[in-house]
Amino acid sequence: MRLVTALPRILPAAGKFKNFLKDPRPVVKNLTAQSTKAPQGLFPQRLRAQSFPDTPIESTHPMQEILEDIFDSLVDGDAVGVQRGVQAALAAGIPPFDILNRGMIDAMGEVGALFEAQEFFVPEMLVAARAMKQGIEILRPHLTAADVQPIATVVLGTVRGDLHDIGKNLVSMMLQGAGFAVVDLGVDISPERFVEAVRTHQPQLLGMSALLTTTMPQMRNTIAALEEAGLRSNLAVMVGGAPVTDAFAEEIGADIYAADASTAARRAKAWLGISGEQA
Ligand code: B12
Repeated sequence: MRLVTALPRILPAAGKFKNFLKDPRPVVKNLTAQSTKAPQGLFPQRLRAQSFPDTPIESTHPMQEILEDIFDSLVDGDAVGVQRGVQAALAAGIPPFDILNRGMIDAMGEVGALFEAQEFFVPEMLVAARAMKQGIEILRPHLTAADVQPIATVVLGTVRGDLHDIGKNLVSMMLQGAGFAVVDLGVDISPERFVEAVRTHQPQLLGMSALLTTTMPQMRNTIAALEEAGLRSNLAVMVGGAPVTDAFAEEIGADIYAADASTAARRAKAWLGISGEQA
């Protein structure tokens, strides 16, 4: 049975979808058991080449193998495999950012590509997302700094209509690692809720994430709502997410755009005049 045709049956109501979001594995397991598809996720050659371009590490090197294992486990949605891989990678001395970027973020890109090719469906994306989150939990202490006096406050959220939060959570971690206090509002945040949070927390920066082309306009709406509330002038607005570009950021009047979480943290600091980089 194709998963896409099964979805309307397994997600008949919003309440059920919520449970499914919490723990999709039983449903997915049940469905994939009936699927005629071949198993996925053995580090496709296409991404192998992209992910390890001109790598100084030989292809048979154990570090390379560990990263490939993480990639494969993530695409397979195998959370235990991802956690084990991340632990092995840390123990082998692979820098946390390499584990994140080359093992995990690239794997999510592959999941997206498989979804586009209709080889993966929402349940597989969900299971991969859960595996990613569990791997990130192990990396978290290596990516964030503990007990530092906050240099500024950032209010952060994923815009209305959008449930993607992995990238936003990474941005939150990197900002915390760079010394910011982060008020994370979560996902599906309306312009009104952003405005309310800015009024309450009086942050120096507001960060918005969008992963869908259909939710990107919410960033513009939020900026308009901030202007209307008279809260825009003392606030730097930072935007990001896979479909967001520098040009889009400029078009909607955002102050900072960053394509990834560590650049986000660097540019946020630069905006405050704490480091040399141009925002
Ligand atoms: C995992 C995933 C899901 C999971 C999300 C789980 C979760 N808790 O996040 C689930 C299954 C829920 C999901 C659902 C859907 N998804 Co989805 N999803 C993905 C997937 C595979 C990975 C996203 C991800 O986590 N990437 C890894 C993170 C680390 O990267 P990132 O989010 O881009 O973040 C980085 C940067 O963008 C940046 N960044 C992010 N936010 C911010 C914020 C700021 C302020 C800054 C400065 C920087 C920044 O820094 C981050 C770290 O470096 C993508 C494919 C892809 N390639 O993006 C599709 C994708 C985004 N999804 C897609 C679609 C279509 C959907 C659905 C509509 C599917 C459906 N038919 O129901 C729904 C929409 C649900 C909703 N209303 O939001 C499409 C979007 C297409 C489009 N052009 O709009 C994609 C691109 C897949 C595809 N190739 O078609 N999805």
